[in-house]
Amino acid sequence: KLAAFPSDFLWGSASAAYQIEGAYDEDGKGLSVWDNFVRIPGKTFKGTNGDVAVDHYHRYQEDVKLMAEMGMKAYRFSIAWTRIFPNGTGEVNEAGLKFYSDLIDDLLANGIEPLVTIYHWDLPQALQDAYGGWESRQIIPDFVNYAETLFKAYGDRVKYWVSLNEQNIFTHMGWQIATHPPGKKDPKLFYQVNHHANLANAAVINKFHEMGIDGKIGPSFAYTPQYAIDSNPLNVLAAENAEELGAHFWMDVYVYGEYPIVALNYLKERGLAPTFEPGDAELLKSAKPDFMGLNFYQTATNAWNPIDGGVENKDSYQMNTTGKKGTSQDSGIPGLQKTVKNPFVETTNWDWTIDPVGLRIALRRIASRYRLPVLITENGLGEYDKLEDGKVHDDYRIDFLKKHVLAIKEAISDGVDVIGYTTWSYTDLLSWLNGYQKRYGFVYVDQDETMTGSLKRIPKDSYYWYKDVIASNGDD
Ligand code: BGP
Repeated sequence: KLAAFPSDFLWGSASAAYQIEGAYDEDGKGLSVWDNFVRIPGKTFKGTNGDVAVDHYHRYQEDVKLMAEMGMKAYRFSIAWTRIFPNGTGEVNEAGLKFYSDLIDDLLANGIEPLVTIYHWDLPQALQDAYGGWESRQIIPDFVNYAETLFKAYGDRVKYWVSLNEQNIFTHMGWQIATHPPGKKDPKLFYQVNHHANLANAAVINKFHEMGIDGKIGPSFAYTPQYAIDSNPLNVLAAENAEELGAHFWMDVYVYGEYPIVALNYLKERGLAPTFEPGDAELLKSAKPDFMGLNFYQTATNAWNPIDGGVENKDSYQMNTTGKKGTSQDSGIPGLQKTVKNPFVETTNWDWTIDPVGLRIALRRIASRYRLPVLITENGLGEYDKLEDGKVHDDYRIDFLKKHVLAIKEAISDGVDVIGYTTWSYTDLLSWLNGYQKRYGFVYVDQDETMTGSLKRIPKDSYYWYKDVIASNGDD
């Protein structure tokens, strides 16, 4: 018999400021690197941007009301740094502080626990211009200053904080494959930027703990568990390489304050290892997250990739941002691994594997290696949805989520301490590189690539399904 979900399990859903808010230049908000990046032709799907997004900034009360009607227990959202500090540092913008304060109060009044992400990729453009943003160590005190402002303003009401969202993704896309701002391909700089992000993350976690705030803080990591295609020892080694460089390389630093041995050795041999300054090692070691935030979407499968003549396209592989099945390209690093198709799992129209067992594996691996509670901060299905007679019959999403909820229950039965599940996403929203056609929400929003939709909110079938899941505490 499977264990029950804890009675205080945080059933919820998630979003991020740039993807929902709109109002990109209102009430004193400064511009972020994303406000800038989306204006470069060819960078986003059909030129879509978040200028209006789904207008949550003006409609947050309506959105919270629908959450309350659903019985939602927790809502994860991010704060736009540029609403609080339009230039990244300096004077606080009171209107920005007030917006999130009102949102938090509204959530609490409706019995919904606010989960706040401090950084979900929308760096102030002013900091990018001033010193290259994450490329400079100056980002560390500036990020701490911003976070401290939030802790002071909301620390009495917000109990769960996510420091950085998917550091592995924003650094990879920003400095390795150039699909996110600042759009660079510079392997050495990538590892240095990532090192600065590690330091900033550690410093913010320490600040939070020093301030004695009654709450918990941790990073959200995009963890893609790695499999081997079969038991050929070389393929198993390839999977271990992928796990070391794609997962331990981040999570070990968060928890143990040290880069893992094999990965660091690999970087040193290639002259790619980050430069440590005095105090870095101590800072990394001194901070420990209270939970691991897990963003789980899919798993990946690996095969050996020979040094000579192997697949090599780690910095420029084709991602599927069209929604046409089979248009993504496998990637690899000669001498380490290459990704291959897994014949045992289905994929979405965006070529993401659908693998609920992978979620159970992810939870167990994190619990075993890091001994931390896990908060699942993202998981969901991006698909085309069709509005028919005022309804959206997204049975495929219900099926996807149902299997993932069961996987969580199994992981809890295995002994993993899972404290919550905030699906991606609550309403439909802007997908960074896929526009408005790739939908994740429980609530349909009338918006598309013309960005002229009515923005009307319509609960999908999955909304009512999740309502029952919450009401029965996952026993449905
Ligand atoms: C994660 C991000 C989210 C969200 C999600 C879905 O990486 O944290 O912000 O976008 O992925 O991804 P996509 O929009 O590419 O389908």
